[in-house]
Order: sequence, then C-alpha cells, then structure tokens
Amino acid sequence: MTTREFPPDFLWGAAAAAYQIEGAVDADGRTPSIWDTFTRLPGAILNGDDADAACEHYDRMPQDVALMKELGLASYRFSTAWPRICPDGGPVNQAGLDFYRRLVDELLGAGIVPWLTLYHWDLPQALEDTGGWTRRDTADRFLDYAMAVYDALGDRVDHWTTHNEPWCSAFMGYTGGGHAPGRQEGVAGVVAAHHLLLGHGLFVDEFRRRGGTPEQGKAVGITLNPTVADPFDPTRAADVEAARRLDGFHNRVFLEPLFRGRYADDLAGDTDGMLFAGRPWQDAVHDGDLQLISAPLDFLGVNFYHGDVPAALPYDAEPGELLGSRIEHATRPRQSPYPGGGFVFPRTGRPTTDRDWEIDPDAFTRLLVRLRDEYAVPPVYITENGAMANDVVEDGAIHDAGRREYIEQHLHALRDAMDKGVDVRGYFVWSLMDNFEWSYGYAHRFGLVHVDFATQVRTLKDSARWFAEMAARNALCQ
Ligand code: IFM
Repeated sequence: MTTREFPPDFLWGAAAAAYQIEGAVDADGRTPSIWDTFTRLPGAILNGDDADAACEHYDRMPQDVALMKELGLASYRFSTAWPRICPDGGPVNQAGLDFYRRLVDELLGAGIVPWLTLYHWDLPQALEDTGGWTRRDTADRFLDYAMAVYDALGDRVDHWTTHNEPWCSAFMGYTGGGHAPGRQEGVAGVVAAHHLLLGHGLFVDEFRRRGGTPEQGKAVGITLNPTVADPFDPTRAADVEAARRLDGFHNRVFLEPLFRGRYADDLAGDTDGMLFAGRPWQDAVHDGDLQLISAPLDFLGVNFYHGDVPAALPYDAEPGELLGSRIEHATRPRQSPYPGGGFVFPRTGRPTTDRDWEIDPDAFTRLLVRLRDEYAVPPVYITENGAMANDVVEDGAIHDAGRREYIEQHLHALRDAMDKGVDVRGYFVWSLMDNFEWSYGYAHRFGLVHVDFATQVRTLKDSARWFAEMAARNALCQ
C-alpha cells in the first residue's frame, strides 16, 4: 500500500457551531437569536424540530472535549454565541463569556488548538428587530461583541474567524428566506452581505490595532462557502449566463470586495433596478468601507460540500430531475436566494449524498486552484467538508462507509490542489457530532460521532475511527 502524505504541520480537526450543539437557550442570561424565532415559524424546520436542547453541549462540554481528545484531534473549530455574550445585542454578560473561557481552558488542557468563529448565524433577535444585517449599525454592534470576546480570550486563542458562510446569512436569510430571519426581500441580500463584510473589516482593523499579527502568533480570517458554477449545457448561451450570475451572487460578491477591494461591475448590472427600502444597494457602501473590508488576511477558511450546475429557465425537465430538495425540504414558502432567481439545478447524473448534494471532488480541486489563481488568497484552511448520511445504528455500531468515502475522496482532491501549488494548511470535518442541521432539524446527520437525541448518548461512527487513524498517520492510503 502506498501513502499520500500531508505536510508535517498540517492541522487536522473537526468543526461545530454554537446554536447547532449547545442547547441551554435560556441559561445564564442568554436571550433569543434569530434562529430561536425562526424555528418557531410553522413549516420552517423539518419535523418541527427546535434547538432548545440540541446536543446539550453547554452542559456536557467537558465530556465532548474528552471525545475530541480520544479522536486525537489537533484542533476544534467552534463558534461563540452572540446572544449569550451580549444578550439582546447589548452589554457583556459575564456568565455567557465564562462558558467559552471554560471551553478554551478545557481544549488547551487537552492539547487541542481552539479555532474560534465569531458569527455562525445566531444574531440576537433584538438586533434583527431593528433591521438586522440590512442595518449598518449591526456591523458596529458586531464589533462591540467581537471585541468583548477578544478581550476575554485573546490571550489564549490564536486563530480568529469573523464570519462563517456570510452567503447563507445574507442571501438565505434576507433574499431566499430559507434561513433565519426568513426575509424574502430581493436585493436586501446584497445590503446584508455588505454589512456582514463591514463587520468583518471593522474587527480585522481593531484586531491589528491591538497587536493581532502573525508575528505575535495571532491570525485572523473569514470562512466562505464558495461554489463552482458549471453551466449545465456549456453550449447553451442561457446556461452559461446562468452560471455567470450564480458565480456573481455566490462567489464574487464576497471575493471581489475581500481580495480586490471592489464590487464587480456585473453585480451592478444584475441588480439594476432592484431596490431595498427604496434605494439601490450601492447606497449602503460608504467611503472607506472597501478599504476596511479588503485589509490583508492571514488565512481564508473554505467550506465545500458540492459544486453547482445551473441551467437557465425555462428548462424542460421533469420535476424529479431537479435538485428540488435543496429548497423544498420544509413547507414554509421560500424564494430563490439569488436576487432575480431565474435558474435551476438539474441533475447531472453524478452520485449524491443522502442529502441529494451531488458528489464532485474534482470541483473542489478546481475551486481551490481558482481561488489561488484569480484572487491570490492567503493560506487556506478547509474549515468544513463532510457528508450527510442516513446513519443506522446496528448493534451499537454505525458503519457509515459512504461518509468515509466522501471525506477520503475530498481529501484526495484537496491533496491534488496542493500538488498544484495551492497553500492549504488544515482540514476540519463537518461535523464533530450530529447536531441541529438548521432547517433540516435533527434528521440530517453529518457527525463523526453519532448522537442519540433522546438519551444524548454519543457513539463513535466508523468514519470517526478512520479519520482519527488517517490524521495520526498524516497520510491517505491509496
Ligand atoms: O451545518 C452546516 C453548517 O452550519 C454550515 N455549513 C454547512 C453545514 C451543513 O449544511
């Protein structure tokens, strides 16, 4: 058997997010986030699930860190909950901060590098009530919250991520309505995207002012979920145009301001005539914003699950041929998360995970090469990658061969990108354990660790044992 090695200091980890695992939504002064509100909207969440208990991680944290240690994880990616630390978006709540102090201490005690994300979608509801991410002031409130976390943990946490997948926060939250806060307001998604980026830029600026530099052992970045937009029929001009628009609203709306300090011209064209609160989205962009947003970063986090193959409407297909499950899994009506809509995702015939996401590791390689070639991105960490599977417990074991195969294929694809010279420094599986999978509730399992949500018993899946061995070996077998 031959092996395919990773560099000696490659960082292996697993990821999770506050709202998806913590539960304890009323504990120690926490107030509701937009997700607490959204989960209560009829038809918003599959099976009517809510995250009030989730994995009870808030109360079981030491045991969960012990599991990470058992798996030999070098790093754990987690997020801090804004509504715990600044309830209602207001002053700091010491009890909320203390949970993360305990978590970081537990991780460091176990020899695990804490990888902290400040915003993984749980905006305090009180801030949404005043406009949420469509309001500029929310970026300032984000800075207040983020600096409270930095003041408390900056001495012990070295890796800081501002946002997780701002595309979801902006476009699923304010254009499509499939995610909290469930607003369906067209070009509001672009306004929200700009304010999310502004919050990011404000934090990076303050982080640097306070000496947060690689020389001091500190790093700051952002995690995006860029996609690969391949036209379904490359010979059909309308599909090529659909792919350009998808690339614009999914990728370049973030990549251009972050790495080129501008918004792309075609974004203006694609949103021509669309107004939010009676004004074009460009009015949200003030002098100096793009300079803040494009300040150099120490790393880029990339989350990747699948590529996208759009076809323009009208598209002549049977409903079963469309990847409809992406937007029809719950019953609450929702719109396309791309302002103006106008395209669909027909099946290409590729295999899928149990979530119906097409498996395309080659797209992962192409994406990483593109990010390097077109945007000269800083060193990359894969901050999420993994597979949803309908796991079955058999005699206390979970033989999730499909998940293992998915991860292995994507690690080969990642290694291919590294062979092409892309600077990738780490990989986090999504997810450490099964959790509250947003609008899919508990039915969609992504964990290396199985969670029985009735008893909260954790069981290592086969994929967890395989991942632990592979990471310890620091090499893939082929
Ligand atoms: O569970 C989510 C995570 O919170 C963000 N990225 C995608 C995952 C799987 O859908």
